Amino acid sequence: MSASASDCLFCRIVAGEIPATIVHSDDRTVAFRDINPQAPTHVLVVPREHHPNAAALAAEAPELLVEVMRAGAAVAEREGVAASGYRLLFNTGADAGQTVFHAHLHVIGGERLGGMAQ
Ligand code: DGP
Repeated sequence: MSASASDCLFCRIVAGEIPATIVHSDDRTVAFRDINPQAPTHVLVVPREHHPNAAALAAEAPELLVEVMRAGAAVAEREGVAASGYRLLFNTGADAGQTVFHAHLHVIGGERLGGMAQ
């Protein structure tokens, strides 16, 4: 774990160096709209600290993983999808389709979701 990685896309979004549509921000997490939404609501929640994936985050800072999940639930409430249901998803590793190696929670909802994939 490190506080940030200069070559990490999501560290750069957290630092404000790359623009994103921020929907939630607190002292430990930031949430912003996915650039390629898969549903009407598709938000990514990231810890401000750099951890490469959810498994590393769980091992290195479990309390921060809880904060990420809590922020995801708050985003779902604010987006109006909490009552109808939504998906919280961590792609972990290349075979799962992880493309950005800074832990991020997908919050997906706003329509009937099919399958298990993102
Ligand atoms: P994953 O496949 O789980 O690693 O998800 C990475 C997500 O990040 C993918 O759904 C697209 C999104 N994404 C990639 N680049 C950017 C970006 O520059 N800005 C935003 N807002 N989202 C991005």
